[in-house]
Amino acid sequence: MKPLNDSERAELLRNLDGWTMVEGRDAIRKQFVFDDFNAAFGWMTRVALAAEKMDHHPEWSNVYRKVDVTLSTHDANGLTRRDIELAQKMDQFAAGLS
Ligand code: HBI
Repeated sequence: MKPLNDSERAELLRNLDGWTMVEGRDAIRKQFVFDDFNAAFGWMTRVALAAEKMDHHPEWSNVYRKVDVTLSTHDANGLTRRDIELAQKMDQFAAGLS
């Protein structure tokens, strides 16, 4: 998998809501905030199953109702389409929940 070029990443980032570039690293991040821990962990469970199917795994941490997510493709040493696809899934699953 090849890292995204500049125009690809500009275009794809424009289609993502609330994701930003990580300083000093070719990765994107977003903080998701849910109603409570149950909603946060339920969302994480859905994402975990989807991520496992894609063989593409998030770096994330959870405190109560917040989940901090960083996505990057380690194999490619940077951002790829897979990160964008997983980011979109996360947004879809969170829609209506957060
Ligand atoms: N998840 N986000 C992410 N990036 C990877 O490069 C990656 C992964 N999950 C599994 C995976 N790579 C495997 O292909 C190997 O690294 C084992």
